[in-house]
Amino acid sequence: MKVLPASGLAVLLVTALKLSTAAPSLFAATPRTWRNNYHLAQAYLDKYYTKKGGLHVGEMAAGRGGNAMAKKIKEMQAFFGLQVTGKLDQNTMNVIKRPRCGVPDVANYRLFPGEPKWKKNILTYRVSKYTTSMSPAEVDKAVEMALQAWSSAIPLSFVRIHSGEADIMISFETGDHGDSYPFDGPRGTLAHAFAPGEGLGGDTHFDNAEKWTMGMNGFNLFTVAAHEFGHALGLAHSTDPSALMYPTYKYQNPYKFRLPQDDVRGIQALYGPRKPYLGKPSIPHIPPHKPASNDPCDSSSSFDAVTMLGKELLLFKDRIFWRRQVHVPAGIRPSTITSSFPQLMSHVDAAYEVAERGAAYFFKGPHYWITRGFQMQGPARTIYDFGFPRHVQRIDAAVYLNEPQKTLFFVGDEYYSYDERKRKMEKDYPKSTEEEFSGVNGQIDAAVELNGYIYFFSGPKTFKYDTEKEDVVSVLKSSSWIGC
Ligand code: 01S
Ligand code: CA
Ligand code: ZN
Ligand code: ZN
Repeated sequence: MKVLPASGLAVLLVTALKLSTAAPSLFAATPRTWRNNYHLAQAYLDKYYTKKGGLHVGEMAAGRGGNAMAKKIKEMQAFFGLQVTGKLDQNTMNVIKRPRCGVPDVANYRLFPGEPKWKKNILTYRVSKYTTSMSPAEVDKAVEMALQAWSSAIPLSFVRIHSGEADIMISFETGDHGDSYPFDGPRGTLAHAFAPGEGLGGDTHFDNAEKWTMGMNGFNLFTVAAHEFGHALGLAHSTDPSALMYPTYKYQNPYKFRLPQDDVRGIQALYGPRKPYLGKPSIPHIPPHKPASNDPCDSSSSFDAVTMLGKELLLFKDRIFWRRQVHVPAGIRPSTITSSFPQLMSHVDAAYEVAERGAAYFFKGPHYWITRGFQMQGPARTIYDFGFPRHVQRIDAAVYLNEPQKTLFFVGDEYYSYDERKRKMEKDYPKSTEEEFSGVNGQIDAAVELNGYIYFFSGPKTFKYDTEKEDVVSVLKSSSWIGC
């Protein structure tokens, strides 16, 4: 396994600190110890820092063996987070003498010792302190893009919050900032991040003394943030020079960036790959119902409400909703309900849109709200406006059918039909859902109409119902809608 002791910030800095507390004078550089150290170091560096082929013959012939040694020392120092001097100083010798894993450091990605990783699929993040060298909007953008670089490879989602404690707290800090890893002013350490875990775990700090930019001057925030988030997700430094997790800064164009192979392999070793969207109608095996969990990729999980809103499909679950372009599964973005619909507070029960009217309706308990896009129109209203009997106190699902211009409201195992033209509840309802929609069974959690099909979300299953054939034509896994 590619695990080394003392790699990556969390552990690595502790080591560096411990080492630096040793008095420098203890290193008595008598010619003899120097020679011993040199041979020890040479053997060590040859073993762990020789790329295939070793030294180039030309280098040897030109008598540049010493330079090659210095280069390896530098590589090794960078790898262990030591001061990069190219010399066999005491801190460097201490590391060389320490017992270590036999895998060379020139291979590829590394995990932290113990392989810490997040045990949930939705992580929150928050920028709590901004820098003066960029606008907050630019910082937000760089952070979002840097997180996206990782979430596109693995089944994790990042949700931004604006207050309270997030899993990944992001801040710009100057000098000593209370975590015992003080920053060092311009250059040197640019940033650091803590491996996954409680408290400081996942937190990411940027040295506010640097000139942070969106472009190629100063230090590009996207580049460094993407590297730091690799640590925050559980990757230590890689020794593949083309890896994002290589310890040294190298500008990356945020708009053309693709996560290098080594980093993809590393992060997928921890979290597995992000599953491609199951777009084609297929009948996957349906797993038995498991107890509720808050992992949206849990195969048993469903949605509270699903609706189109303009060009986007919105899928609600608890405090979160996902936005996706119906035909573009790539850009699925989670968001919190409170950030977009503060009036709705937490979850919603049901939602539908009447596109021709440019209005959407959100239901929660005996109340509903109207929006135009994301713009809330007025205060909460009562669902009895629709003509529901008083014993109906909440709605499970709602779907607007474009063709008859009717909205179906699902409550328990029955449904009501509301005529949107006459704005009146139809007579002879409620009817039995199972009897009217053959093939659809179980409690309806959410429903939406897309291209002439009604998708009924029921726990882990989504029934694709053909309104012309009046039958279910396929069953999908509910979580596949959000890319699980
Ligand atoms: N942070 O993740 C780092 O790797 C630190 C050094 C640690 C010992 C804290 C750092 O600031 N490294 C510089 C850097 O540019 C060289 N890191 C970000 C990057 O993009 N490689
Ligand atoms: Ca610095
Ligand atoms: Zn810090
Ligand atoms: Zn790093």
